[in-house]
Amino acid sequence: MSDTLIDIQDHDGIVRLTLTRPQALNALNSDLIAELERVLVDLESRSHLRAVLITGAGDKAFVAGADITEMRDKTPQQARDFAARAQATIKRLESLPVPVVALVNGFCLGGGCELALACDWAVASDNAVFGQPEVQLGVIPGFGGTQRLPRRVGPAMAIDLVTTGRKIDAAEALRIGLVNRVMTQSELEDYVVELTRQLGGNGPQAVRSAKQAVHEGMDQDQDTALALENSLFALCFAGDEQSEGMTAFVEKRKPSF
Ligand code: CO8
Repeated sequence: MSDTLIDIQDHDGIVRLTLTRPQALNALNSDLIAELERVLVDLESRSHLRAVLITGAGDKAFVAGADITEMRDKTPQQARDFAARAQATIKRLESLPVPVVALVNGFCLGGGCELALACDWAVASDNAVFGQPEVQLGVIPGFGGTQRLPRRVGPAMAIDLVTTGRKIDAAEALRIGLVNRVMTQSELEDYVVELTRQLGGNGPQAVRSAKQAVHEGMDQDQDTALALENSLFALCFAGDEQSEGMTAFVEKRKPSF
């Protein structure tokens, strides 16, 4: 299997993944999904992982969707298997115990939008274009979009986007809460690098627990979710981070996690 579809850079545990199929606007084919899965398995085993930044090669697209050319001739069983593998891989990305930031530098459509939805943060260039255009191809989102989109932007807007397939610009994506920030292309890179550095500097166990509380809690009733939060909050006091964080505050210095 080729290992050139994803460029990986690691600076002190801040890992940047660049999906690199610019000739197809970084469309997700089975080789790219398989490679992403392999990369994520490797990241899961890294003890010094602090944050992940994911982006697409070039200045035209983050990811323009699943690869339509490859999908076109699939049987129902092949489509099910492909989408299941992509769903599992994207779930793996979402479940990383560190903040994951999508740097959305252009088209973010279909499976690309679904990939961005699995990230904790999405920061977009002001020329980015978002959408779930699958119905225009005779299919529905298959990489988790029907589930993560309503959780991110609410059911009414999710129904709007998945039934019309319309594309929205970065300003609308920001307004509906699909992305966290919009920047000019010249500002984007520096902003995201600084953001991942800041996120990576927070207490790793606290960040892991914060993600777990939000993700697991969203799928539970409120009383169960509050009990989960309470358990995870208590757990913070069992490690070194809480003591260091609070002692640093009292001593008027930066904590060292
Ligand atoms: N798949 C394969 N190739 C693509 C894709 C894609 N999703 N998007 C772009 N490309 C290719 C083009 O075919 C073109 O290749 P070539 O130069 O060989 O002709 C190259 O990238 C550049 O694209 P364009 O020339 O089209 O560039 P434009 O600037 O004119 O247009 C667009 C850019 C608007 C992004 C346009 O390329 C487009 O509409 N792309 C498709 C967007 C789309 O519909 N995405 C959703 C795909 S479906 C999906 O993601 C479903 C997920 C669930 C799947 C379940 C699996 C079974």
